[in-house]
Amino acid sequence: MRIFFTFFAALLLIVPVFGQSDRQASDTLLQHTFEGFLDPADTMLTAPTGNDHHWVNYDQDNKVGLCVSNGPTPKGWYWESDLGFSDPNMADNYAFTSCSYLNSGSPQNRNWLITSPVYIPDDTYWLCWRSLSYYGPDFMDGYRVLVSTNGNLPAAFTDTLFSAAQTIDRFNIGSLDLNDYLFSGGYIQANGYTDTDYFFIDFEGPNPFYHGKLEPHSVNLSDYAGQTIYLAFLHDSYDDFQLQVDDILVSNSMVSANTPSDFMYFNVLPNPVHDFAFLNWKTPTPEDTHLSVADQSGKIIIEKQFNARSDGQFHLDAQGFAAGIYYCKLKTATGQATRLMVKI
Ligand SMILES: [Ca+2]
Ligand SMILES: [Ca+2]
Repeated sequence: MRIFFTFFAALLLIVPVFGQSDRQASDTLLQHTFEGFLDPADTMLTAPTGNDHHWVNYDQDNKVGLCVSNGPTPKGWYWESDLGFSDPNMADNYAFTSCSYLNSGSPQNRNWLITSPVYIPDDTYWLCWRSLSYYGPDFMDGYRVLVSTNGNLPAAFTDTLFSAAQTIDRFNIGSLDLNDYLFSGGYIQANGYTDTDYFFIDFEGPNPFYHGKLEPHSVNLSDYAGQTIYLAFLHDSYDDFQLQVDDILVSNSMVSANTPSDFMYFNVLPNPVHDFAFLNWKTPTPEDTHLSVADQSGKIIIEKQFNARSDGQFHLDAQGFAAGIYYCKLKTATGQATRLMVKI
């Protein structure tokens, strides 16, 4: 309900501001930040029945986990403070969590987090989320983001939007050298443990390990324009440790017609922004990219340098921003692009 009112308020604000220059207002279709006073697991169904209208937290393996030291780990997804800190008790964020370190002879974990159905009106929509694999590279948790256009039973999720790699085998236990491991295919946390924004070396374990931090991801949903879909986060890692997901969002971008050719896209999602926004962009070739966010007076609030990658992602915490208009600007050696962002 809060999302509805926020969206309505956003429309009221945005029409006079952007009515002339932008094609359309942005529209958030789905959002879950795993915040609030209620355990999100208590508001979800525990198994899909085919065409449900609620989120589903489905424990398909039905095996007890060993991830929580002072009691049994819930079998499905569970509510936990943000594990991307050396002391999670210091985190002021919560995320949805899943354990693949299971009792009963390390069976295959299969924990499904399935969204409510969402109708994708046109080709401007994106799915954004953050995730962390807690313990790399020894016990790196992989997962898949799947889509169904035909209901919410597991067999219907035939399309894969994203795969994160898991650790398959280790040839030198406790090593921090990725060459000492065999991984499944897919994305490795922090761009293969090279991006220090999304991991740190933790010395609190039996061996030092790569401690993951929540990292933003996004995928385009244009293939599903005009269809009703379900999205699923399937934690199917075998005998690893803990995975978290947070800030699941389906929204579109108020894209002006002026994206320069140096950028294939540059989105601010959602826009207007309430607490958090995902910024994503793509350049035709990998380039060093400089991001700045400035207020209306030109004062720079956030500045960040990204090393050569063609796919850029940034999760913007706007909770401390005053309401108003901001300018998000990307610069490379060959060009620049700017997006207006409205904070409400
Ligand atoms: Ca389970
Ligand atoms: Ca959260």
